[in-house]
Amino acid sequence: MFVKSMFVKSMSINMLSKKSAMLLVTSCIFSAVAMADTSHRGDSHGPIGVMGDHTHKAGEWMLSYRYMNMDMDGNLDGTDDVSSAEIVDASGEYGYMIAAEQMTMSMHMLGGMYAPNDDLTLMLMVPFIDTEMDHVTRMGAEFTTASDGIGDVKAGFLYRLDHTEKSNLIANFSMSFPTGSIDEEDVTAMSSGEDVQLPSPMQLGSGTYDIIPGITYTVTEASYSWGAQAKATIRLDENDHDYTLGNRGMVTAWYARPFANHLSWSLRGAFEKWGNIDGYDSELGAMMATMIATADSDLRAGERFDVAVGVNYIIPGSKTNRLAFEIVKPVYQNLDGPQLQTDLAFTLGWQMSQ
Ligand SMILES: [Cu+2]
Repeated sequence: MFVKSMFVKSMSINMLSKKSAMLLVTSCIFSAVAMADTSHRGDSHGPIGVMGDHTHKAGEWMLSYRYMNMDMDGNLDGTDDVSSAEIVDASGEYGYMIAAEQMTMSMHMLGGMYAPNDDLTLMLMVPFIDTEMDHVTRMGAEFTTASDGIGDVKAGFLYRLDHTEKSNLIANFSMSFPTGSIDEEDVTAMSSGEDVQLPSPMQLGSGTYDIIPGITYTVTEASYSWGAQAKATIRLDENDHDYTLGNRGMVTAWYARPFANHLSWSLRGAFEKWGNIDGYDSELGAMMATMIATADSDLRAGERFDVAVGVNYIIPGSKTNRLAFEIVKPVYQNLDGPQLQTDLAFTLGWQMSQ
């Protein structure tokens, strides 16, 4: 009796483990298939706010469109909030005539990628920028300046330095061309109805040739993916207004996970640091820097840590169309100020590849 029950028990354990072994084998086959072709996964590309996270296969091309929006609201000096009243207070610490209060920058960005071979992907980015800045004067008058037009066109390449089944190590390099205007003018409360040169935050380009080197590492696992990227923007010369924008450095890392068919979410952190302006815009009145902080070359530097949440979606029925959205919220900012702080940014994008 005892022996029989032992026998039955071991039989059932045996059958159970056979079943689970089969399940294991099946799931291994499925995950191997998933590993071989992850292009159906939303997270087969990085979050839409990251540029140059992936290379393409030989002969493949991709067209993309991004709408990016950034809202700035209120000023910081270091990490401390500074009110407009403090900025324009004649007997206060700053004593400016004008305070910048809000700024919105939106951008339409067209992108193209083409891979002549599996290791090299060429890329081109053409931005169209729209900016608006609200100000208040010491007398309490409010006015808005605006500028719009093409920004600095970037062309470059991604080169795959190393790769495994699951990972890619990519060298990024692009060049930024001074196609964006640095001659944007508008009427201000102090210009007696005349168009005058606007400070650099309202200009559409750097006016200089800049190089943007970087390095990107991505890993795709069966149920998630992650990546990291470091990039710098280095200005090579001085523009024809006798100034050079500060260099920039950025590091970002993300984690992404498919959560339904064709969908993935992502969580990303990004740290960015940028320098002051070298020189002073020769077209900007010499007095401007004493009237408004945005014109002061030494009040442009800063650093910021952002947290971003995103969603990627592959349009069903096609493996080549992707919609993506990412919202970015700064959690730490330290600015040479008074300088406008970033409140919220988002990117909405569409990518089509063939
Ligand atoms: Cu691409």
